[in-house]
Amino acid sequence: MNQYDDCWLRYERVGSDKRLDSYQRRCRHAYVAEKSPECGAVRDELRRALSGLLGEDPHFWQHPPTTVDGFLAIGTPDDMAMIAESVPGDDIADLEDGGYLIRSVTWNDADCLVVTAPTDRGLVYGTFHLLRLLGTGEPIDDLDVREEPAYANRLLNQWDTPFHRSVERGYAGESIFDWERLPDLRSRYEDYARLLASVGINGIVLNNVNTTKPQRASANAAFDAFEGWQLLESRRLEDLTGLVSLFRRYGIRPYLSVNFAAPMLVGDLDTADPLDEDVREWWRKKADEIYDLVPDFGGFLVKADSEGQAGPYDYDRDHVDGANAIAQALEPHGGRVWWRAFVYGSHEDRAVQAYDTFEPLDGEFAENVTVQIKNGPIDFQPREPVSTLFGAMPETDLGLELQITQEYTGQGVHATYHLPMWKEIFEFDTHADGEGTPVRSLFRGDGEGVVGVGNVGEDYNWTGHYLAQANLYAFGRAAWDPDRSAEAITREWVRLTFGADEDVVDTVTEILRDSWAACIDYETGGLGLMHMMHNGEEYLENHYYPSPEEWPGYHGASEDGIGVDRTESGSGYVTQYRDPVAERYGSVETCPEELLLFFHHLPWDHELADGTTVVQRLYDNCFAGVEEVERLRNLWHSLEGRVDERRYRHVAERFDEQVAQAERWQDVLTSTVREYSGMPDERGRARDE
Ligand code: GCV
Repeated sequence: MNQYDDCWLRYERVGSDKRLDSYQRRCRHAYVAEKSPECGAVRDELRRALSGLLGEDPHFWQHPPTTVDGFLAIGTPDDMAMIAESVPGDDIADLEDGGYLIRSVTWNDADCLVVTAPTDRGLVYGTFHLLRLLGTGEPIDDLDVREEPAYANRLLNQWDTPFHRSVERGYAGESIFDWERLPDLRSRYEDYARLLASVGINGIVLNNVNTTKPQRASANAAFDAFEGWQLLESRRLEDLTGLVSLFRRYGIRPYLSVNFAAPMLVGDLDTADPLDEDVREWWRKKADEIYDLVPDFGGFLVKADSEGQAGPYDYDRDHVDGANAIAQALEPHGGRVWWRAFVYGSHEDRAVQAYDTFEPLDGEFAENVTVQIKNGPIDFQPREPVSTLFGAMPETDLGLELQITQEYTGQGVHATYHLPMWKEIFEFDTHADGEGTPVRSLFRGDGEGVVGVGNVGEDYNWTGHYLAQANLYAFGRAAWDPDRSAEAITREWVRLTFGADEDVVDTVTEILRDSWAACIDYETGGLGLMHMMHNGEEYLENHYYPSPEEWPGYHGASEDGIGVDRTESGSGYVTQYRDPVAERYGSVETCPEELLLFFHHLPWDHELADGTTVVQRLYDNCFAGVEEVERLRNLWHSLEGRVDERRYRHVAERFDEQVAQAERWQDVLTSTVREYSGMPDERGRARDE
């Protein structure tokens, strides 16, 4: 048995004889370029994959074989005359970095497949694409695939706390990075790189954006260990070189989260003032040192002036001063600063903060700075409106930050699939450039992209919950191609992960598709309320159990009604959107029901479009959420005997826990509603009825 799950890289033997024949004919013999680390990774992957899929080891050739019926050729046209002869150079010349072609061709009377690209990284992606086709049983005799990524940067943010061996919001066990043992490498690192590259991720920020020990953890002795900022120390940087060269084989560039006060913490300066020449010089020297060791280093991610992390405000400077001071050091090396917009300030309504802070700075950031913005104005809630910053900073490179890990959506316990949420975000029309400027059309510059906060850990199944693997898969696939339908991405994952049984594919796809809506209903009541989770003092504050009483400012419940007034006469958040979005959200009549209470404080008996009152809809949705999870659990139960016992049992147990927790949420929320409104559920279901 493997030490850990293969996720979607299972490579089980092809079931259909017809397909097997055709796959064997074209793929049993392989002719693969040998020049680069990426080509080495391609060969290794083919060895693993084809022996599983075809039931026999592929035969690698050093020259195009002339005595076989068919073969697979992988390389750039410069690598191989056979490829240059089979695919006209113009066909790939204008592909973006990472793009590739896969073609079925006849060469010397042999039935061949060609995977080619202008870059070696493209060969890695092309190979995984081909293996995906084989893994899902697609025909390959008439292939003409041309693919390139929508966004230049598709980054994974690993919130890994070095030497503490944990991932903030990871929920899948300890960190897979054994920092203390570096430069020793574990086989799991390579498998992680394979998983990421197979879905097109091309950069990883190795450590947590929180680079100093959280205040709240000070009482815990375990926190006396190594802190994230120390990764910039020379000896630690040297230890990283093996790990990053492993990611390099898969086209993945490494990045580090750094502490803004590093010149004082790592260096011995007595200030980190971004306008101080010694500070700027310190960053330059540190960047030179890093690029000496890691020439393809991607850059730094910075969380500044947020949740206890140092920042430019400590020196009465602004975010432009802060980001540009670090960027100037990376610039000669082609490195980039990803500067997070997740900041707090003095506003009573936190939603207004990011826009208020960053929009006025548009156009002032250096060319190698990207402002990285969470999808919504609060903090990865089950559903939020899209951040007002998207489309509001046309002169600045922007990144969209999504959360793959399920911090507020049931963590490693609930089956909550985030792709439908991400699709909603991608499709949201910002009207930034007139009608038809959806979020997905942004981030197209070379310094822009999409970022996912990762969800893997040391657990056997990598992600805590087997079905949460789908979130990692879907993130990569959507960041590669945001136009691909959720249904297509989901079915692809299910097929690769659970095999070809169509009932299993339909059922798991349905569970995933409907899971997010269920979570919204039982955790929020479905009208735009949010942030009602318990926030403990303990490290890794809970964010799991219901606790609306801790957050009156977020739900705004009072005797007279519920919701938060974010209209012009309230906190004014809605005015940060462009019209007609601002108008739509700003009016109770046109605001979509699912966000109504985010933007408006309404009387309990306010009538919704279908005549139901707000209070009754909250009751109905909370109960519907639980019923829906029960339905999803039953769907899973219908797969008993059709999914292997290990995965079946694991997911079934998690569903039992999820149903129990959903009932708890429903109970707490409906009691809160009842208590404030004094109005009973007209269907008599709430506690104390
Ligand atoms: C990494 C929220 C989370 C924190 C996280 C922070 C952030 O507050 O609860 O765990 O810290 O967001 O995104 O920086």
